[in-house]
Amino acid sequence: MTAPGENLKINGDRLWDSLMEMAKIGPGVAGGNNRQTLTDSDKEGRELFKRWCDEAGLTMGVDQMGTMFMTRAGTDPSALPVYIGSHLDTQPTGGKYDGVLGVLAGLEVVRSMNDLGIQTKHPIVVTNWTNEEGARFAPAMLASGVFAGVISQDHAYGRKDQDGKSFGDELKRIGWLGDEEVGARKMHAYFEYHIEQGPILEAEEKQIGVVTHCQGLWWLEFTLTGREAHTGSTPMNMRVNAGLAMARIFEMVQDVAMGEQPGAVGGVGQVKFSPNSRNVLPSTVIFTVDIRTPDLAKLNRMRGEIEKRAAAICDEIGVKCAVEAIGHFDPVTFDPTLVGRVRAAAERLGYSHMNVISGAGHDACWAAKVAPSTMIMCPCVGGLSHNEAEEISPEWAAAGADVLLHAVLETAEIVG
Ligand code: HGY
Ligand code: MN
Ligand code: MN
Repeated sequence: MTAPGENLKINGDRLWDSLMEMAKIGPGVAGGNNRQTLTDSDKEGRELFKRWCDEAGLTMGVDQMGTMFMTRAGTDPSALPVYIGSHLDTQPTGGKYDGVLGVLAGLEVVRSMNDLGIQTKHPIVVTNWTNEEGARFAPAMLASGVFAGVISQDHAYGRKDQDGKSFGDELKRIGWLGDEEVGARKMHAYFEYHIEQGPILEAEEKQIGVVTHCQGLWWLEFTLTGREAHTGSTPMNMRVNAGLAMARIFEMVQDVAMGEQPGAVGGVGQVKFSPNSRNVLPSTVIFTVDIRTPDLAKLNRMRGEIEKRAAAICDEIGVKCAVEAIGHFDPVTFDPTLVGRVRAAAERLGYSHMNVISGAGHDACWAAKVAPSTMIMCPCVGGLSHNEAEEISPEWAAAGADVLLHAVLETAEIVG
């Protein structure tokens, strides 16, 4: 396996131009993006990505979860491909780079290979996973989870958004229901390049994150049932107040996470009050608690503590409490050989680097269940992500893509 020469680099301007072009699709309201999965803007973004892949000479396969696989042939058709993937879908108030950088850097690797006339033994497949964010249809990393065999396709098809639309119907509606069996593809290796979405690389002034692990996660969906009543005329001692129980549970989640420092997080991003009227105490309150930590025992201890204390809070107020785990993955250890190639590539290219554990979840977490996988990260300004103000520099974007090029070429084996 020969490593590429240290001067082998991608075209940073072309990568940046593609990022800015994609960012025009599904614009947000504050300079970022709202290109949620299986919406018309997701459809538009897919079409632009396909056009670019056609121009780069790639052939497309689409599976029954709508994931796009764009192949550059290798010299040995029997050799399993090296996959480079991430996601084009965004949060409702997402940034321009979360996921998109990894997909378009994969395209840039292929474009650069074309420019340089590089052939590899193993094919290269650039991948756009459907519904990585889990914002519209929970859980996150849905398509890669079905691909890895940890989520059933039926369960995925049945997931509903806040308007009651199902994943399966929406996939058909935008015309991206593919014919490939999900998970039938076998991978030689999987690489994902992503912004850090945290403050460490910028604070440590490192250009490259060598991602050794990813923290584990539980998404616990709570449904609290109180009694609808007038907020004005109902005496305090007669209330069955699901909103009050929710508030106490939020405070308790904060308390559990702070009690497990360092290296644990817990919080809530989404709440649904019904009937959600200013002067009606809610009948139901639905929210998802998101807890994460790199330590599996700690993760499960936090889950147990939160569910136990939430039940006690609801008992005290007289509110019914139901909990469903709607998302989960154990902490992930990435493939040491691939991690080593990422580190060696950063060193060969002269880029500062450090080991990092990914705070956010990624499709690589599920890919790691079925193939040797790893990630590369670049810094992001102020560690900010899942915010329209998410920002990186063209230099950061290019450096990580150079490392991706080198690690992928070493793994796919250059042939002449
Ligand atoms: O939730 C996550 O970590 C990812 O952004 N889907
Ligand atoms: Mn992402
Ligand atoms: Mn994200």
